[in-house]
Amino acid sequence: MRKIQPVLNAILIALILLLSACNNDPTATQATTKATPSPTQTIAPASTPLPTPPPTAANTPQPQFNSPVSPVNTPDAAKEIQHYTYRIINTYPHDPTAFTQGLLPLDGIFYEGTGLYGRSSLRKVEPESGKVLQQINLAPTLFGEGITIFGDKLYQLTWKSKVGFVYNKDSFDLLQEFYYPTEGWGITHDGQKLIMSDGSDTLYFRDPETLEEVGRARVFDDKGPVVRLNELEYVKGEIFANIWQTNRIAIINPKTGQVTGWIDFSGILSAKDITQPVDVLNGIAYNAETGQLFVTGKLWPKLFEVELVPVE
Ligand SMILES: [Ca+2]
Repeated sequence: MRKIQPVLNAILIALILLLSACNNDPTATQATTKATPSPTQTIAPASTPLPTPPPTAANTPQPQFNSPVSPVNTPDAAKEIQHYTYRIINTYPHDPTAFTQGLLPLDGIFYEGTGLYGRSSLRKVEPESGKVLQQINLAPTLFGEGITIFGDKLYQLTWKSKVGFVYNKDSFDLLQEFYYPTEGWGITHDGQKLIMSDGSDTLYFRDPETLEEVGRARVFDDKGPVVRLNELEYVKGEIFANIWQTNRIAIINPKTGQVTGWIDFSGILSAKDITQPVDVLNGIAYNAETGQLFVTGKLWPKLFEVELVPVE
């Protein structure tokens, strides 16, 4: 099976390219509808706090891999994708001037990276008040992107400058710069490797010490490649990826790149909360110790603790 994997991958990519021509995902163009309350929000039953993908999603060999001439895999793949809506557990204030690009909880606070030229920063934020406890600003020529903390080091990407920064997570002292050939969008880690996105359908794995690339995964669902992967968060063995300019988060199997679930956060920021221009959903934070999941958005006045609710 291993020896024929490259051939099968090539076939799979060809199939994906073919299928992508038919991708008319309507939600991709509905970023402006986020102020509309989700009709499913109020009727969603309380449920388990985090997704449990079907146990067969990652382990069952895909039929198309063994049958390269038959593109009949779509219905099977669709069956394996679990859809979720959400329930709000808690609401916290969020700095409405923070163009959120990276968010993570650690030791009772949020670390947040923000973007925009001249306004990019790295912060520690008190969750209950939204108060900024510590902040450094990036040079005005840099557009800050995702952040992650691995050990005592905090990594921050920039959008188009192809440079990232490594800081001491406590002091924010700059330890080193590193360089990558793509744009920088989101970053997280799986406990061993850094995982980066660049706005395409590719996730890049990097060694946290050498920062060398050590692998890639192409992300796809039943409709084809899933592009515009933005903010990332590693959650219980899977990668959550915010899809830029949508209210959707993909749940991705890191080994295969296959999307095993979709979460729709439409309506989470209600119309009455939008008292100034806001941008899109962005910022996913998961506390592995408590199991809490948080989301916010760029320039959003609120940050939400949420629970995922499976859609039947
Ligand atoms: Ca994050």
